[in-house]
Amino acid sequence: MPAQAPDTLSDRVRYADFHSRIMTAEQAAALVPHGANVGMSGFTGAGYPKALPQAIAARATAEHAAGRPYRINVWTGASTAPELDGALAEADAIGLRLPFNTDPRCRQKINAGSIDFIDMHLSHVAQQAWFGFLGPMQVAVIEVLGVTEDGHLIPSTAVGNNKTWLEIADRVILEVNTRPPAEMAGMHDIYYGTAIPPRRVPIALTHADDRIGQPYLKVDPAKVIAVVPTHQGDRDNTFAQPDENSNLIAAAIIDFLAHEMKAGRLPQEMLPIQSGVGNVANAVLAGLLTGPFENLLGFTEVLQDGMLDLLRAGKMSRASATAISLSRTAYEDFERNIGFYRDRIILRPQEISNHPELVRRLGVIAMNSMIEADIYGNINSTHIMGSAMMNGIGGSGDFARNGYLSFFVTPSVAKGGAISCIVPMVSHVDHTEHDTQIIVTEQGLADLRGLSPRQRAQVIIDRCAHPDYRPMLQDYFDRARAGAAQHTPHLLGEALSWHQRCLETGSMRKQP
Ligand code: 0RQ
Repeated sequence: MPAQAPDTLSDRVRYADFHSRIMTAEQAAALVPHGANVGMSGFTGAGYPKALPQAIAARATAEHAAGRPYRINVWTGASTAPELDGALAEADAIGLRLPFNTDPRCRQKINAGSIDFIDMHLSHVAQQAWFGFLGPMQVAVIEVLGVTEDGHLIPSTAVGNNKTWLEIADRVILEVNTRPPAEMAGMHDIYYGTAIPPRRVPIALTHADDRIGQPYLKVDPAKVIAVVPTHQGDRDNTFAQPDENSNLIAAAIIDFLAHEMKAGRLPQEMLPIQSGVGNVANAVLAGLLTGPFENLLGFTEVLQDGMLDLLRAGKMSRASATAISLSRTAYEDFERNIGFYRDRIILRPQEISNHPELVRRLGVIAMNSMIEADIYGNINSTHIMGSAMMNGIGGSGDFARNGYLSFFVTPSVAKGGAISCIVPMVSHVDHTEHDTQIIVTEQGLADLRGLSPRQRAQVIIDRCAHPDYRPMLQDYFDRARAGAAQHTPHLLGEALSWHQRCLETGSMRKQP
């Protein structure tokens, strides 16, 4: 913790005109009308508004008790926290949600059909809002760390879509959070060069750590209708320690990268790394701590504990992301050493952190988790048994399709072995066989580059399937190969029978 006293609101809101607009969250919630499209800050449990959503939820509950309708449509950067998605879902205050959610209460209502959910590539959200495809935005609710003398906004622990929400919203409510350190000012790089086709120009970012924008967000002061003070940290983004499977997957990836370096297909400092969120991602990053790589660069969307460790150890020189999503312990280290990290972390809008043009140009190494893969390499990242939404595609597609190397990882089985994560045909497709290069499970690594569909199937069955399911997959593939069309052999009447069996019996295993 910093030794000095925490900043007061007047230290943080230095733009005098805003002082008369300071109010409570309850007063500000009264300014958000029923039916509004509301853009909120927040990305992977970081930088989300802490007070307004709960006040809006309380208002919704009161309106419903009085027999009046009250629902808003919530657009964010990515996932938020119980104080936002959880509180609003609980109060039946969400009509439509986009583009990503991890909150269990919100997920339950999405799958029950009472919340409409639009699952989008995270890099697409800002541009689709600009194009007008999503409709108008009545209100933006944005967490910031402060307001400068000239009315610029100091961004918080996530940038996400905040630049776009501030630009397109009719009205803006600011939550000024005095909890994160003011010394974060300067970490952010807000690019104001995006435009709608045909006026688009190339984005002049050629290294992962280039700065191409300005450290502050702009807002038209006339649009700001409320300034709400808060003093609260982000949710604790602690993951369990990597288990044996995660360590095996991580070891296979590190081995593969070292092999690619020896083969001359990767430089010593590698190429910029994107890693998804979770145990496997943290285990891979931990593996890089002791691996033969130096001067690594991160070009990712979420900076989690593993990347902070690499920065601290000097293995990674800089990291670019759109959000900092840390465990309590890592966050305390971040706060204590803010000067060190401010020079090494760049936070950008998500349409830049995840931009396909930049991911392709930089040659990013993409590593993402999945729910299931099929024998030809199609990937399902989002749906359980074809119909139930888990979280969303997030940024995985932005990186997977455009990366220099693209890994998809999963344990080979789920639910204690009742489900095989390698199946004849995926029950939902997020990433096609054309986007998948390398699949890794704790059983092994399948390098699919340069292979035809039939070659891919054999490698995936041999290297990635769990031994309990390998003979069943081989049997399916062999029988499919006896059919007429041989490019991507399938038995269509059987292709999804494993999922059907699981729905009926609770297991993909054949019943005796
Ligand atoms: O269920 O929680 O009930 O036990 O799915 O699975 O193995 O804990 O893996 O937490 O890494 O999540 C793809 C969902 C993986 C995630 C996904 C069940 C399993 C468990 C979670 P329980 P694990 P993870 C960067 C990139 C899309 C977004 C993305 C994700 C639960 O990584 O949302 O990549 N990815 N973003 O038991 C049925 C299967 C299953 C299964 C696992 N085949 N069938 N259930 N489970 N496999 C981040 C952002 O974009 C912000």
